[in-house]
Amino acid sequence: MKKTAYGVAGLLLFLSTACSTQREKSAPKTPNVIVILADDLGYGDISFYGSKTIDTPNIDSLAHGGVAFTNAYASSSTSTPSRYAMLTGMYPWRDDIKILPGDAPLVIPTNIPTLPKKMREAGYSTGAIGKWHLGMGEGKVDWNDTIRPGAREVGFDYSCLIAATNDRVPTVFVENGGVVGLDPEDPIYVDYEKNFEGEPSAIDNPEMIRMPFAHGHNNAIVNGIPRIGYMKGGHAARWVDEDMADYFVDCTKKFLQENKDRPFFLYYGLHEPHVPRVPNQRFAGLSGMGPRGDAILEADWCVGQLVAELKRLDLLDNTIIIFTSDNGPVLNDGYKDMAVELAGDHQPAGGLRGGKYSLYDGGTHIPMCIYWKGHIDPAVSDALVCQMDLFASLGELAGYSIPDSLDSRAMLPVFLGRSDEGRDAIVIENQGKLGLRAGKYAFMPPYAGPLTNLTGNELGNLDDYGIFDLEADPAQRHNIAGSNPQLLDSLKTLFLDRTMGFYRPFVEEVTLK
Ligand code: NG6
Ligand code: CA
Repeated sequence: MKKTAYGVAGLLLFLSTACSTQREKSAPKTPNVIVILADDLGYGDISFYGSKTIDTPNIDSLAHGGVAFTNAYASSSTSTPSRYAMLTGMYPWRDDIKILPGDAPLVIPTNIPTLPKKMREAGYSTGAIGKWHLGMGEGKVDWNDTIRPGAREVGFDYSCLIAATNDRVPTVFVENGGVVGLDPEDPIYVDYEKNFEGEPSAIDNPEMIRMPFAHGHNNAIVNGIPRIGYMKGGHAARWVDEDMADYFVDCTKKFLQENKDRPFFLYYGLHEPHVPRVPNQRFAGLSGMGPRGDAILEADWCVGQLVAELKRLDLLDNTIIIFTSDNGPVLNDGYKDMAVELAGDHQPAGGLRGGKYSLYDGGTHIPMCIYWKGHIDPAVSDALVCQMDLFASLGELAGYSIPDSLDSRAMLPVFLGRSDEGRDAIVIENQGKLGLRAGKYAFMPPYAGPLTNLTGNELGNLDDYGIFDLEADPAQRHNIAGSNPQLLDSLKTLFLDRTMGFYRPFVEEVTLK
């Protein structure tokens, strides 16, 4: 890996000296930080990582111009726990964090340190735009009132969000705790148990659906698309899926414009390519892979728009852009949208085994690159890193203190491509089931449960211990546990040490809404 002439300490010294003597002049300032978090985008879903079947030039140019990680991990193979880990710097399984329904209360306690709170303390203006999926409110949410606690209470000055996922009700945008465009004469009601009288549902009114469901997703119909959960009212506020990307791009541009004169931290949760995949008409048919491929092109376009706006505002040199994904890929996640049929040679997980919902590597091994124009020498890094480590690492940049209790590890030089000394190991998780990545090895303890779920993705429930050498065997075809008893012993010990009594061998499968 290439290295720059000055270390981080030098950089900070340089920044602080520069800040005190040149405060009146324009630069250099504490860099802005943007985290772009795609939803269910796999390691093989962007062309930078070798996909010849899809073209993602905007994401690729961040990867080419920055540090691109080949061993980056989300903590979890689903969204809520993965986002929780990134924002709290804590392993999500400590607090039993799993996929949330669309009307769940906020899962991040408001009295704990979070990445955005720390950035705010360090003088950053903080914003969260796009997918949230960390809950809102305290219990039964009244969507017609101000919804508290939420993003603000965990550290974001500004927020414009979808409460959960794009397949869950309520299908509305929530800006700073209030539903956008809500007509008080047409209040919103949400129920995850039963439908409202007189409201159609996908299961009873299939003739009203334009994208059929494959499993689940048979409750409310909004914009011709079946969803999880029931909803009534709020018609003027309902989103149009085709316009969601444009809406959030506009929000991010506005946020950048409003904060261009002070340091800012922006969390931008892309909704692509999570189901339902309904990209704008501009992208329809462009990928040749149906809506999933088109949605990835749309996500790439969003990244391009953000970078162009940073350029226009003359902020690009002073902004660190982190691009990554919350968990691995899935083709059939409950809608018949031809993702499986049209995938052709495309390998969403880039040849890794499993995907979303999996303890196999494809569940959590995700694309990640960090771009900082003029400050990072382009490099490919094979250091083992986790999104959870951004919390502690950005502290080294922004100058905030890091509580000892965090699972997050400070490794700014690694994230900036100036060191290869990543983690020795990381505990990964799928819905409460734990595994370990240590060095080049994937370690998977035995678990009860089916081999796949309805998506067809392999879950990684092994009936005995699994060890895979990811360097020699990235597709995890050869379990070497049986032939390496000493290695098995040492990885078992490390796993039990790092999971601190949280390993429960036979976790029941749960059905989630
Ligand atoms: C599952 C949904 C799936 C998706 C997932 C959450 C069904 C049958 N499946 O329960 O479609 O919404 O939850 O995805 O309802 S995530 O990326 O936000 O974790
Ligand atoms: Ca996801």
